[in-house]
Amino acid sequence: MDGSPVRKDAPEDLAPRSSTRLIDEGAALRASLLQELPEIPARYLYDDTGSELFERITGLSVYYQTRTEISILERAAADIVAHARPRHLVELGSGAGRKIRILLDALRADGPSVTCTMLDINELFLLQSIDRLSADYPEFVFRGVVGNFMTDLGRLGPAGGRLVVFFAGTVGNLHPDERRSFLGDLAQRMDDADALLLGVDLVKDPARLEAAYDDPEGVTAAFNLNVLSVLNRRFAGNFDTSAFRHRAFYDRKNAWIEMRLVATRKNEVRLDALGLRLAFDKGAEIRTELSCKFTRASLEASAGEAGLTIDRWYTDPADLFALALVRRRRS
Ligand code: AVJ
Repeated sequence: MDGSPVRKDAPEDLAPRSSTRLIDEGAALRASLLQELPEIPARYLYDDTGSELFERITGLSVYYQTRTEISILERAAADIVAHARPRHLVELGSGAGRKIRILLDALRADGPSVTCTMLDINELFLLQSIDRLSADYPEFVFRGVVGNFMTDLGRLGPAGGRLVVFFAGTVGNLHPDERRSFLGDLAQRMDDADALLLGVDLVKDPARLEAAYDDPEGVTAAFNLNVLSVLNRRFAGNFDTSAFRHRAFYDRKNAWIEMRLVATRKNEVRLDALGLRLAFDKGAEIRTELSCKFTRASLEASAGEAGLTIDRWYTDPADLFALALVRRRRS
């Protein structure tokens, strides 16, 4: 790796999370677990096991999103690079870093040398993907940030000539109010020369959507149940995963998929680090993820609330998924 800056610039924020931040996090989790419909924020799904399971989900036949987004990106990459002309690439929730390669190949073919900042909540995945990318693209400079795209946008470097990419439909995992503040925060940090590339899953036949979140192989069920083990480990809990089952359904009114865990028998849970005791009757539910689905109009409306607008729209022939190149609305 000599010459590549990566090893010298280990991902920032390796410093342990401040105690205040841990207390706030604990308090936020406590509050969401005490809601009428108890909820576990989706970011807890992505520990090492969860990130591995998600990688497996992306290869499932029912989970069309990943391969469809890749096929759109392969066809649109040159046009995106020509339109955005980025000097800095910033990827939010970079995961295994597969898709960014398609943009890097297009930039390698026709673009200026760029810096590439990868942000992910999972440090191990981040380090691994940066190592691989630096080896395969030595002409580009890579930087890693361990963080959360809801709270760490301020650490993504200066505005001007940035293409911020948010793939996989992950923007859909935000509650509409969270999405509003996220897009608003991002828009504040963008200038007219910046662009945002958003991958969004499109509204479609509910049966197809529900199948994508409840695969017969049981990988999504394992991905969902794993969050209980994450809470046990992080917050000294005693969730018994065998007392819960996976459920996924499409809410037409809100145009989102919900993942939930359903208690299969009456059970009690302690989370000692939160000073919490929870009692679940048989059939009681915990919400673990939302996955909002969009149309071009609903995304334009959401972007518009943040002073953004869709500049380019790329879909697959079956309109399963889309990539939207979004910019600040000219005043
Ligand atoms: C890629 C994170 C957006 O919501 O489709 C996959 C996560 N959850 N199966 C999605 C997920 C269940 C996925 N995201």
